[in-house]
Parts: sequence; C-alpha cells; structure tokens
Amino acid sequence: MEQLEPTLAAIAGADTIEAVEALRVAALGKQGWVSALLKSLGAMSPEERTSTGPRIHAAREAVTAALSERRASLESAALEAKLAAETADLSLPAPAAPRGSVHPVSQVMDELAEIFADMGFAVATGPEIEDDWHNFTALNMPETHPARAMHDTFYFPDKDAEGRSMLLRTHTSPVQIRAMLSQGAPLRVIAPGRVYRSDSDATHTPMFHQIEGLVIDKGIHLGHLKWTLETFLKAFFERDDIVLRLRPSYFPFTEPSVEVDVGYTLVNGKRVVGGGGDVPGGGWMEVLGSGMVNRKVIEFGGLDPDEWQGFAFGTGVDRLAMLKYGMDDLRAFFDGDVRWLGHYGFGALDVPTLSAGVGARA
Ligand code: 2NM
Repeated sequence: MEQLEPTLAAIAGADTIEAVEALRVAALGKQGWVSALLKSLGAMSPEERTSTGPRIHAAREAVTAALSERRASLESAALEAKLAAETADLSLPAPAAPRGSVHPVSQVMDELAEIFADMGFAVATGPEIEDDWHNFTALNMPETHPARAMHDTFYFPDKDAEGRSMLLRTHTSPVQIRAMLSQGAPLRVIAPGRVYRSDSDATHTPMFHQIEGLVIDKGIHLGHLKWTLETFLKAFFERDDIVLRLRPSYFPFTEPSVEVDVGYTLVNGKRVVGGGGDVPGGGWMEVLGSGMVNRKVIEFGGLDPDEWQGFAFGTGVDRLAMLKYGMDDLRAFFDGDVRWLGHYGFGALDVPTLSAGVGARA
C-alpha cells in the first residue's frame, strides 16, 4: 500500500484534466495498482483477507474521492477562465452604419397594406404554384375560354392528385377564391403577391407583382367600388386632386367590368398622377381593372349570389411603384443592382403610416 501516499500527492498536484485521468488509469484502471491489490485478495487466506481487505477498499475510496475533488476544481477553474475571456467589452465602438435598403416593391406593398387596413381590409396570401381550377375555372374561365390562352401561362408537366393541371398563378385572384371558400362572407381582403406570365420586354417581366382586392357583403354596388378606389388612390399618391374616369370593359370574373383611369398632368415633360384629365395639358392613364364580382364566381366561392354581392379590383404593384417614385424601366426592378437600390430603395425604419404619409422618407 506504499503507492497510496504518492498517488494522493500526485493527484493533488495534477494541473490538467488529462493528468488527473492518467492518474485514475494508473490506480483504478484494469492494470492499475488498486485493481492489482483487489485481485490479490482471491489468493489470500481468510484471516489475511479480513485484515487486508478493508485497507485496500479504503485506499480505493481515498483515491476515488481525491480524483473527483481534483477534477471538479480543475473544471471550475477552466469555466472561470472561459467566462473571464468571454466578457463583452461594452466600450467598443458601435458597428458601421448598417447598409442595404427596402426594395420599392416591398415599400409599395407595405404602403398598400397600410392604406387598405385603414379601410378594414385584411391581407390574404396563397400558393404561387396553383391548380387550373383556382386560377381559371373558379374565375369563370372554363377550359375553352380564350382568356386562358391570353394569360401566357407557365404550366408544370405533371397534374396533381385530382387530375388538375398545375401552373404558376397568372394573377392573385385564386387567393380570393380560397378566401371566399375558407372564410365565407362578409369578406374584405387584399391579395398582394408575385404572379407569372410568359412575357418579357421593357414593360413586361415574366414575374411581376399584383395586388387585388375583394369585398363581399350585402347590397354592394358600383358606388362602393368607386369610393374605395378613389380613397385608395388619394392615400397612395398622397394628393387630394385625384380624378377618376370609369370606362366599361370586360373581364370574365366581373360583370359589369370597369377600367379605371386616373388623371395626370405634365411636369417637366413627365406624366405625374394628380389633376389633369380632360383639361389642356392633362390626360388619362389606366391604373386599375375592376368590376362587380360575377355571380358565377360568387357561386364558385361557395356563396349564394342572391344573398351576397361584391366588387373586386386589380393592379400591378411594380407599375404603381414606377408611377409614384418615377422609375422608367421595369426590368431594373429585378436586376438586384445595389446602385439602383441605393438610389430608389427605402430606409428600413421609414415605416409607412397614414399620419406621416405612406411614402415618407427620412
Ligand atoms: C382585376 C380586374 C377585375 C378580380 C376579381 C377577383 C375575384 F377573385 F374576386 F373574382 N379578384 N380580382 C379582378 C377583377 C381583378 O384585375 C385587373
């Protein structure tokens, strides 16, 4: 048992966890001296075992206790050192001013959500990968309808489990169909989002952004539509002299359908929304499509058209952004050029509010 004192001294002096572990193996491991003493008990006479056995067990206890005490103190010292090294230096200077900006499309979507929320509209969203029932059929565009061909649809090669053709939605109207089916009436929603058409030039990109609105209630008529769109355009362009012109038109999903023009005036040769219309130097530009929701569409939405009526409208978010903030090439919206974003982008903290002006810039 002459190894006990030197072992306890070595454990007390061990200065790493690894050294403690090596001492544990040397004493208590399979080849260790304590283990060897324990094995020797088998060869002893009963008397010898009675006197030696307790001393060997006591030695093992002493070594085990010393090992765990030393290990605990080394571990706590390591933790203290780690904590001391990891303190945060609050006197360090703040990082350089954050860069990056809010894309005009995101800004305009936020402005639209703010304006329509004030009129009681909720934001509805839905899948960009749609089936042809929600994208076309439920909108009164049956298989043979010419408007289907006019939509330049991107189709997927495979049908879904119900045998429906899958496609990239060509408008956000399927979102409103889903809202009618899941929420019922009355209903007041806007559906902003990405839409896709196989079309590309200076004024068309294969992906663009649309916002559509839908109101379903009892006794809804064209007067409600006109007031809503006029109130929206005044808030969006932040001017009171907005004039509207409603022209008869055709959409499969509305009856009657109206195209909405807004008056513009020329400022330094550029068309600016506000005033104008049928006056010298003024003119009209089309900004929205709209109409009273077709009875068939209300039925496809799971509602009784004799009980519920509604109006709907739609427009391009990218085009609204261009008109309000003066960009002239749609393609630049999707180039990801940081110089363009630096020029046209918005500060992340300039949140649109009705009191400060939805397009307020710091
Ligand atoms: C437009 C023009 C006219 C429209 C219709 C619907 C729905 F789902 F309620 F039937 N949503 N949006 C609509 C109506 C869209 O965009 C030029």
